[in-house]
Amino acid sequence: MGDGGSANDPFCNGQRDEMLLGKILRLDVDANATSPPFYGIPPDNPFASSAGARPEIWAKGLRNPWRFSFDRSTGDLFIGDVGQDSREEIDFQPGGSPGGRNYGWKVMEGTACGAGGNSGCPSGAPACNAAELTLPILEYTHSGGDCSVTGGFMYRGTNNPRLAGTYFYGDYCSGRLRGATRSSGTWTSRVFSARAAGLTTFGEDAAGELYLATENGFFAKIADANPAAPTVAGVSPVSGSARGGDLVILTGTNFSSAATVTFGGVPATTIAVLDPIATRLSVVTPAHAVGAVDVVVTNPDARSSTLSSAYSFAPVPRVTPPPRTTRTIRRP
Ligand SMILES: [Ca+2]
Repeated sequence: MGDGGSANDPFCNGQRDEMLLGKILRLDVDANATSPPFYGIPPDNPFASSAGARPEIWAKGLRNPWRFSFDRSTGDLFIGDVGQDSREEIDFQPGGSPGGRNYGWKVMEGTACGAGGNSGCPSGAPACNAAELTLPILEYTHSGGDCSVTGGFMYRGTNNPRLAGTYFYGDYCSGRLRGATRSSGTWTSRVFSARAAGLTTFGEDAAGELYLATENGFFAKIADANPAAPTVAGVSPVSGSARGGDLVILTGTNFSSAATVTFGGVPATTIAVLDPIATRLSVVTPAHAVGAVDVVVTNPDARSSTLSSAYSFAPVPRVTPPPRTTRTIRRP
């Protein structure tokens, strides 16, 4: 929920545990489904049993959270929090960690001290840069037309291997799209060339592919405009039955679950990327004549990679029949 408005959160709602404003709430929507308040309080909510605090609160110190999402792989929580006059930010909570984080507003706007200081705040509210505040993982200033962040999603789809592990977000005012990746705990963000003016939301489908939409009704699916070609470096195991049906793991780069994989020109089945960085692909071999064959991976954009004579189809073992026994029948 937003902080209730007016500049610099004059009542310091974001830091008041007795207020729902300026918070993210966590509700059990299956409880009290037919009677007020039409939700329940999860018992492990951080303020579930704190006197003078609203038990619905999960996180505090937010100004105007505009879209939050969970990383479908890790459970990490990403929150786009719209700033006031200077900073737009993405806040973060690692999957599995307890709630109760204080993301700083209004004593801080991003990593800067808030223009309103602590005026109106309850006694005990943290000061700027207090250790108990959780600073954003990403922020940007109001330059070049940026003015209001739109939180998005971590990309966990398989159609765009180069985008694996990229958190997509953007700006409503400029239409800029940004993508952030984490390396050794440090987040780095880049600006994509495509823009979507009036960007209001992102979406994720069942396969983890991402979409965006604008207030003008523009709707688009996010895809890599110049995807990298796959490379196949290894196949394991390197042989199997000519009857097919064997599970084989390909190692390499830039794999896609939408790829076509052939063994000696015959398509394999049950193709799946096994890791977030798209370096392992599992397939089930087709039936094929005995012999060594090339393994070819072709991504949806038609770029391909061939590993020559990488796999051998072995004869189907014959079951040896038991030896005949001779019976002699004697007439009496
Ligand atoms: Ca903040």
